[in-house]
Amino acid sequence: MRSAKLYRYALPMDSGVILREEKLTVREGFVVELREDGKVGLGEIAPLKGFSVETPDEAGALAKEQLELWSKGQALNYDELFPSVAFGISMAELELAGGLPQEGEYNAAPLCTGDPDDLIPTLNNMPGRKVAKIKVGLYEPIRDGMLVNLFLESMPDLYLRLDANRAWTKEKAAKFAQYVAPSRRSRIAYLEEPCASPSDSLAFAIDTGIGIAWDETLQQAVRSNDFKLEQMVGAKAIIIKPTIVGSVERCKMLIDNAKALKIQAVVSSSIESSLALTQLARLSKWWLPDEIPGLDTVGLFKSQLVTSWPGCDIPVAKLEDQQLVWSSESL
Ligand code: OSB
Ligand code: MG
Repeated sequence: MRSAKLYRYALPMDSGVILREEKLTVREGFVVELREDGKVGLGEIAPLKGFSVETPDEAGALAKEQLELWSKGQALNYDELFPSVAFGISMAELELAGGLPQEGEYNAAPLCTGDPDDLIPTLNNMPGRKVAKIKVGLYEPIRDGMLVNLFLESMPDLYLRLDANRAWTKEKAAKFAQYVAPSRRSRIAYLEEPCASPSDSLAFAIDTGIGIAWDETLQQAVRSNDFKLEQMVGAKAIIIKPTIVGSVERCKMLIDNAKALKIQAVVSSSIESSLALTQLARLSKWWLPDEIPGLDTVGLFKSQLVTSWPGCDIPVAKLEDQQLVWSSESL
């Protein structure tokens, strides 16, 4: 016998979380609970405004419909669903089947959105390879370039992931690079989406020797039915945001594809709650055991959900305290 439930959550965010120029004060989403033969699997459906095409209401409505089919024993066709719904339900199915290994990679690259000096103690305490992520493109490119150069100069074992979120013109990107000494550029592990246009980003990589990564460009491309990773060469890395990409199987195919093309793949957060975030840490450890995922976003929340991120002392909300919006028992 199968049974399923859908809960809706709304978690308060830390003040000052800004996403695409909008303040994110509450993160909304759904938790899927699947049960069969005394076992349980959870998944999270949390479309992200400005990144996902579907709204939470649309995702919730589709989830109810699909969970009804699942409860009746049907197999779901994930390729036809909104990515966030496909990710959440497929993850719950994977957990239910005992297919997701327990061990996770919780050494996420620390994310610096504010004062870069705050990074220093975290980096000094980091075991193994020091990798941090800095958002650039928010201020003057010259300032960003000088800052990155200074970080690399003062910590010779530091590698940086940078993310410009398409903020720069060709000229601004060149200004940035001008202030980073050529001998230090190889310790920029990659720079995500330097320019507004992908072709400018590719030219930037060739001109400066700074490797780039596709994030927005990849999330956009995977929406098309004839998507082929082969057409996106020229980048050193791809950033995989499962909530935007889709089912667990789809993410796995993308990673296998990247491996075959010798492109670095990095599992990354779409600001899911600690429930999905810890599952992403487990997926990353399982599929990409040598890679540090981009999952340092639990600190943006005032509350965790169901599962605590290891070492995080933010309070954890219980599943029972969330709003039950659908249950197969009421069918
Ligand atoms: O710009 O990569 C982004 C999170 C939500 C939406 C967009 C982005 C992010 C992150 C996640 O930066 C953290 C990471 O990738 O390390
Ligand atoms: Mg990015």
